[in-house]
Amino acid sequence: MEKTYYITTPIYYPSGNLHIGNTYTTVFCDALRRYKDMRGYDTYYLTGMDEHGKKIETVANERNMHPIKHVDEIAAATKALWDRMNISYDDFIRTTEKRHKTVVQKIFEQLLDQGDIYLGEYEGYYCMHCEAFFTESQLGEDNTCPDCERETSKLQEESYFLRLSKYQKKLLSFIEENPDFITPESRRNEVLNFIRQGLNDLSVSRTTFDWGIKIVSNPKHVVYVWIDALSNYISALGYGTDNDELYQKYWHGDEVVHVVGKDILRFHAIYWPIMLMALDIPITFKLHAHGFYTAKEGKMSKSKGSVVYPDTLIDRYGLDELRYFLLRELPYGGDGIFTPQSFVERINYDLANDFGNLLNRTVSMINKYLNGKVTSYSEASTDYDEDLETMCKETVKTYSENMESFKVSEAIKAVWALISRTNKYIDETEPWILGKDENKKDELENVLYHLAESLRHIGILLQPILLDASQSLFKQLGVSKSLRRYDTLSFGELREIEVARKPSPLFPRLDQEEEIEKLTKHLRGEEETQEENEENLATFEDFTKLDLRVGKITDCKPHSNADKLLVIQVDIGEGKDRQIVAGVAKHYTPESLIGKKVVVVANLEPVSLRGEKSEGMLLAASNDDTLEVLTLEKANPGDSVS
Ligand code: ME8
Repeated sequence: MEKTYYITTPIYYPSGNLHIGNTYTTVFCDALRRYKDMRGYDTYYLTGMDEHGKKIETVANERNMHPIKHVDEIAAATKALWDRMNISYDDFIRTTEKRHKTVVQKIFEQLLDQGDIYLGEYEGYYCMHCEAFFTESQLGEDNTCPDCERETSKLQEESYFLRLSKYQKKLLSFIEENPDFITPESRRNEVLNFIRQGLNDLSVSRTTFDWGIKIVSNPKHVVYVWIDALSNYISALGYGTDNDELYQKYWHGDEVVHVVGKDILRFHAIYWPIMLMALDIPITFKLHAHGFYTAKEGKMSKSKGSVVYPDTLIDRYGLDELRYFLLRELPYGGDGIFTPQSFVERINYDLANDFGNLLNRTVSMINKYLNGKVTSYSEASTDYDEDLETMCKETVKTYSENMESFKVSEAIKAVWALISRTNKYIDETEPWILGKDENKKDELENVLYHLAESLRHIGILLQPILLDASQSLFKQLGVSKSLRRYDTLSFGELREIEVARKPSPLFPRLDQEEEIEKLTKHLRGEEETQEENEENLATFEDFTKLDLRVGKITDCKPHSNADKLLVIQVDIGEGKDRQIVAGVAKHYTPESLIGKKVVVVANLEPVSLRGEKSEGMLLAASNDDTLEVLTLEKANPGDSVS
């Protein structure tokens, strides 16, 4: 039987649009999930929204909306964002859903009946932003929140309390006995220190606002958000209901992982395990708390124009580029900095130069010297070969160990070390010199085989990270589906490949200075206008660079991996149809396009869109609501348009 793997993100507050910070956690979990899939696990990925609490109520009031309308809107936008980012989640739990509420109510009543929750009087300071309560001694200067330094307000009210003190010793021994329960170690030490100082019982209900789950036995109270929120990890699996198959399978399965940011470590490392102990549920999870993305000058701030939203980056640079940056740039145990410069440099240096060029050179040389075909592996014949083979083997090991221990950035670094080694192998073996000598044909074949096989390793390991680029690599190299699997990672497995006739660049190189400037301005909200930017004017020469042609659509199918895209075959008079991937699925059914004569930009650089090659573009007119593909009546396929 397959081993199970259950991974969760925090459930995010719907207080505004998600920025690259929340995106980071979600992409991080997505990468780990895909990695575990590749290792043959039966995986389950949960994410969702934490929709109750005073903060949400206030935001909705400010918008003159009922809170449910507000949260519905943000939940829909969040799901759309995750779809756009190809996040492979299985369930999206919302705490306003009935399936969640009934479980929380049940948990609360059970803890109350057992005496683990009791009614008392709460006096303290509340930070609305963090949804956290503090005692006077915990506050910062001028009674500010010790975490976010915002103002707090003093509260005195009847409240239920969870007896943390009762479980303090048990929790301490649990953490001491399970050294890898909390990672990184620095976070684990933080938690241990906190517990050793003594735990105060936790206030777990409120009477001063309504937007929450009502306590059944005393409906004047609503459950305070953390008991509500943390329960999502089991309510989503059907815990406490008749339909608890997922709970039995995954919570009681082989591996359970909660990934959170360092800001909510304490809630997950202390309150959640104590809740589970009180409910007599085994603590099966491991907790990983990562650092934060910040701007150069510190915390991301809207007023300084340093809050970065993922849409902006995907629109302009692409999803793989964003995933790569996020996963590579945040070090294990530390914080990461997003700057336009570091972002653009990572794309140019790591993706376009090191990785993209390696594939490009390899495919070109296999075409040039071997007529596109590489046959089979003989065995290492030079020290360079041996060195490269050893490096491939070691990289698989280092990469996998790092992925297993949440060191995704380190895992990526290991793959890039192999990319560099493979680039160096080209310099060492000089295939262009071997190519001049007929007697060196075998040697040349061996060199090109080594390059292709090393790239296959790289492609397999990058599958959880770079979704499109890894698939494009396999297609360009002609690696069959069965050889894209992790369990085929052994040097020499690759046989009889036929590479693409022409390589297509995996990552276009950016004009560094120009992009950094543009991105900086964009983040500050200072878009260039047409008048300000003379360079925006196209010369007649620019226009003539475009090869616009009439094409007739001969076939059209939905994209297997993207709802918005259609994969279209067009006859543009070349004797062979071209494939074009177009984002028109919302406006046209595939059948309705077949037979239409359209205008095609025929000399665009080919790209891969979600794994499908696109060699051109259709012209269309659009506004916010409609989109219409330009069509012609009389013209013939191949006619030029000017
Ligand atoms: O805390 N860098 O929700 P939240 C990296 N609802 N990660 C960041 C980040 C940054 N700059 N900013 C936020 C909540 N995050 C609760 C959770 S769970 C039972 C309830 C990520 O919307 C990080 O994972 O404030 C952090 O823990 C989470 O977003 C906080 O999201």
